[in-house]
Amino acid sequence: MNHTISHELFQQALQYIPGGVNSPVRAFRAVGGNPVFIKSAKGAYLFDEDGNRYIELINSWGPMILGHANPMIQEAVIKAVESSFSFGAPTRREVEMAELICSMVPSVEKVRMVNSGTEACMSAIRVARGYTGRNKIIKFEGCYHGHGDSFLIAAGSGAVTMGAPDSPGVTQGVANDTLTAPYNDLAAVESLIDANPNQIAAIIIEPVVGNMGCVLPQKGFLEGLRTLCDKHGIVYIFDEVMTGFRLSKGGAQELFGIRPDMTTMGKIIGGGLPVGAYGGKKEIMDCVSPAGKVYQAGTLSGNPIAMSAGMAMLNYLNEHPEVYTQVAQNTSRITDGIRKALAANGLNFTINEIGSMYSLFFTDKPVTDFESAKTSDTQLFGKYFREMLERGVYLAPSQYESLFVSTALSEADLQHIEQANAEVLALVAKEVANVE
Ligand code: KE4
Repeated sequence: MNHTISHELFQQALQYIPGGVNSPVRAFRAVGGNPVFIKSAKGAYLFDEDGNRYIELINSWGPMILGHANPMIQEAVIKAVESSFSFGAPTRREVEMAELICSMVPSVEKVRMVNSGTEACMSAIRVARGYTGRNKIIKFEGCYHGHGDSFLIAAGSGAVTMGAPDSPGVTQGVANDTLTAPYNDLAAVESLIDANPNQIAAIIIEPVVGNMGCVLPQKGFLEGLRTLCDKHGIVYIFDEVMTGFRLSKGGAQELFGIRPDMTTMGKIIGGGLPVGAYGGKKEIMDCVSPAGKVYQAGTLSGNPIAMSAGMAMLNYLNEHPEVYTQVAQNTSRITDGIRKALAANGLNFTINEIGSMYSLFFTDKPVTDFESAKTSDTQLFGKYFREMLERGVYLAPSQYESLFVSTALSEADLQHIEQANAEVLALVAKEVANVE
């Protein structure tokens, strides 16, 4: 494939934008090579500046579950634009959106709109702290809740640790209030709670992890956290920015039948426009200003254009549950093809999959937490990514990211993906054999 224009644009971007991108993972640093610059997208396809077409399996990191440029969402946005762009005042659409979210997400009784998943997660823990009067939070190694200071805390070694800042600029003071435990390790969470009696405001978790690659909760783990939160008066927060409206119309909490106290949302909720939200029990959400004392605000929160796109998306998903069967079937077709290619080449890599989320880990270990995810061969993953890109399949440019499948894939697209995986995993097998 020719990437001349993308390379030129990247050199230009590097002069004006840190790392040439507006979000780090887009820079392809984890997989080598330079990013391709996307000019347009339609349905299952991205088109780059050099005219190359890619079949999409990341879908803007989740939002485009119906594929790109969905006509129904486009129409809603075009219609909304006729009434101008932003008022900074209450609108009918925000009420309709809030009512729709509360009707779709089982545990959400009240909801506040923000502009990103990061804002949603930052706000949710502030509210949990304000509601409980406690300072500390528990997060899990490998889970990502946006770039808020409290979340950029690397897990120290061992199961129970006081966090250390993961990024310059995050103070030790902030890190001291973030405790971390391995995913799927209920005992480690109990130890943290016992070591910090009456100090933990919230446990925040990705109910299915996308940010260390796709990792599923083991039987009883999420339920065990619910019990611990009830016992110790801790706010249980499901970060459903990825899983919300993706694993079912009510997200992971509907799929698993678990009720968190608060939920954070993003991605699909905006239909591709910048929208985040956090919500939960009335008694907790009524702590939020101006109803309560916990301050949170935003100039463009509830923006009418974004609300129109989000409403079109959520209404469609609410009225077409068959979407979830379709994306799960598309996902199984892809992973079945990968399993066939792995077997044909004597590779026993690990696939984690649920609904329309999946990851191929370049390790022969089961992947149930961040430590096991990190046994993956990221160099080999980089080769796989680049070879798939050259064959017109656009994957997440990192081993530690889930893929997100849309309804837009055709039979021909699924066959193309299967063929590309067959060819590339054969190349990977040769590389593995050469090393051995
Ligand atoms: P945003 O601020 O990026 O809208 O959302 C933050 C966030 C919160 N919670 C979860 C579970 C998330 O996955 C995210 C964002 N996901 C990343 C992908 N791993 C967005 C892609 C990026 O950072 O460019």
